[in-house]
This record gives sequence, structure tokens and C-alpha cells, in this order.
Amino acid sequence: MRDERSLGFIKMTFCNNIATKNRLWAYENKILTEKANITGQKEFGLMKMTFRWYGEGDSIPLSYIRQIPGMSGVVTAVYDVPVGEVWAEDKIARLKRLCDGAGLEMEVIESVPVHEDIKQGKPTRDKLIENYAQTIRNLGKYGVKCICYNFMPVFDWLRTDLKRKNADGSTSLCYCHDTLLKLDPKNLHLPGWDESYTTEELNGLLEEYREITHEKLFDNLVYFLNGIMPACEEAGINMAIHPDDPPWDMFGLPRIVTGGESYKKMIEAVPSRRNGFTFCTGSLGAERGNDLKELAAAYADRIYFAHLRQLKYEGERDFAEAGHLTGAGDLDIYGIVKALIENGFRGYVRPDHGRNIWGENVKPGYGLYDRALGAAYLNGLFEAIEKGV
Ligand code: DNO
Repeated sequence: MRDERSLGFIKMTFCNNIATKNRLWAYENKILTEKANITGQKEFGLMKMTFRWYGEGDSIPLSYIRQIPGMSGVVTAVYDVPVGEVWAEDKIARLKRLCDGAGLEMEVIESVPVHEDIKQGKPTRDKLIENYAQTIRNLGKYGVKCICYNFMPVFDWLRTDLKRKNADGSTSLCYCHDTLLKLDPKNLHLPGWDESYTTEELNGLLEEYREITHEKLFDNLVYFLNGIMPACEEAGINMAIHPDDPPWDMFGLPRIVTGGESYKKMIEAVPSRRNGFTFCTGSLGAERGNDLKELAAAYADRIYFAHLRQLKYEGERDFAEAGHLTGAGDLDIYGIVKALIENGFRGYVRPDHGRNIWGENVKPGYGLYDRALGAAYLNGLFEAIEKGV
């Protein structure tokens, strides 16, 4: 009997003199290539492998990213514009020049953050939505095709430990629900959370959100999307909402992008093809009720961007992140990729959070080494599944 959590029938070993004749498989796959049209990819089969790059402040140089086999481009952002303001063209142009210079595309932006006033439906939102739409138009001029964003109130992704030691000496990000419940949201210094508010601002925001129910937040999301869809059409950009991470309410704040129900509601409310998803396996997978293969199959043609990563369940709501391959954790990464491919996925992919390995000193989750290993594994999965091996 095959052990699902092992590497299957083979044992992986390491030999440093294997002659590798790496060719980009996608170039060979003309038939699949011809089918790829939605996101404009012509050369890489049905998906494009990308790598998140935090701009000039990132400790990982573009030249290293370029050397990862099969990498088509980076996923990046302008980081020095306050949330709510328009991203000026010169800033976008500079970023694009850097990527071009490194031989990498810049077709995905993660994220253009959404201002809290938009999430709260304040009167100031119309001006802010207008600004967002202008940013979309500006990005479109520089070849951007997809924007990843989220609609989580106040906090983005949350973990309770960024350096949990694994048996092999690597470290991983992890989340323990009990630990989180014990934290005081008004005096929060959480790992991984960008502390962009002062304590007073944070307290004010949390107070304001008392009025915002799940329904209200969802209506505000729909209002926002309807406001920007014309700009997306004009610019040729797909919006790809990132699921809430983890996908449950935090500190009494509503979270609304949590699984299949949310996907269905979003499409019904805003049917435009420009309204789509970032399918983040680690975020959605934290909720055990989410059947990721089913979701991937049902929404493959609306998933414009896939964040692929693995996790290991440690309790009903507790998990640790793990290496990308299926055998390393509880998510069937192979099955998910298969479901995506078989149902017409044509989006961008990036290896999401890696473990910290080989003593790398980098932003938690965003080191070079483990993500590069993840990319190599994912490229292999895509090639094998697309070729029907
Ligand atoms: C975490 C990321 C998220 C994501 C945003 C998108 O590692 O996946 O921070 O970028 O939620 O807006």
C-alpha cells in the first residue's frame, strides 16, 4: 500500500553530478500554449510561474529570482505610497524597468491595498475608489494583468509564531488559536503583521468596526468592485481577491472571504469576468471544512492567481506551514493542481510561504531557498499533469 504522506514509490536522494538538461517544457507544448489566452500568456503553457519580490527593499535580488528554472516574472508592488493614494506612473515605470532589466515580467501586483474607509463604507470611499481605479489604469499601461488584494478589516494574515523549529532543523510559520485568543487586539505586536497604526489609531479602528457586520462588509466589497470594474475593463486587468488568512473572524472583526460560499456570493454579486480570485491553498486550507480540490475545480476559470503552499494541521484551528510538496503536510497539492488544470486554470502561480532553511536570514515565509524548491516542485507537477503523465 502506498503511503500518501511519503514521496510515493521513489526515494529522493541527492547527487551533485547529475547532468541536468533543463528546458522550459512549456515551449514544447504548443497545443496547450495555443489554448492559453485569458491572461495573455503565450509561452508558458497554461500557467505562469512567478515569485513574490518586495521591491528594492527585498534582500533577494531579481538576478537570483531569474535563475530559478521556469520563472516568468515577479509579483511585486509599489511600497512607498500611502494606502488610498494613486500610484504615480513614474513609480510603476521604475519598478517595471527593474524587472525588464532582469528579464522578468511584472504582470501581477500584490497588493494594491484597499483603504479601511472603503471597507467600512464611509462617505470618503468614492474618492478613494476613484484613486484605486486610477492606479488600475496606470498599472495597465505598464503591462500589469492581475491585481491581488484583500478585504480583511485592519489585519492581513496572522500567525502566532514565525520561527517554530521543525525536526529537520528548518523553521516554519505557525498559528495557534488559543494563543491568538489570549492576545489583546488593542495592544498588538503580532509577528508578520505590518504595524502601520499607532495604538490610538488601532483602537479607533477597532471601535469603528463594531458597527460593521459581515453583510455590511460584503456590501462594501461589492460597492468597491462595481466602482473599479470599468477601470479593469479599460486596463485589461483581472482583480484576484485573496482569501482571509486564516479564514475566520479575528478579534470580533468580520472576515468574509473564507470558502466556497463566499466565492459563489461574490460572483453572483459581481459577475464581470474581471472579478476573480487568488486561490491561496494555505489560507483556505486552514479551515478544514473547505474542500480545496472541489473549490479549485469549481472556480478554476476565475482563479487568476494561485498561491500554492502546504500546511500541517495541529488542532482544529491550529496549523504549521510546511514544505510545498504533498507528502510534507495535509493538503493534497498534487490533487489541487490537477483539479485546477483539468478545469481550465490559466492563471499565475507562485510558491507561497516557504520554511526557513539553510540558515537564510530573510523575511519570514519569504526566503529564496524554500520558495525556489517549491517552484521547482510545482513546475514538475504542472508539467506532468499537463502532459498527462
Ligand atoms: C501573505 C500574503 C498576504 C497577501 C495579501 C493580499 O503572505 O499572501 O499578505 O499578500 O493578503 O492582499
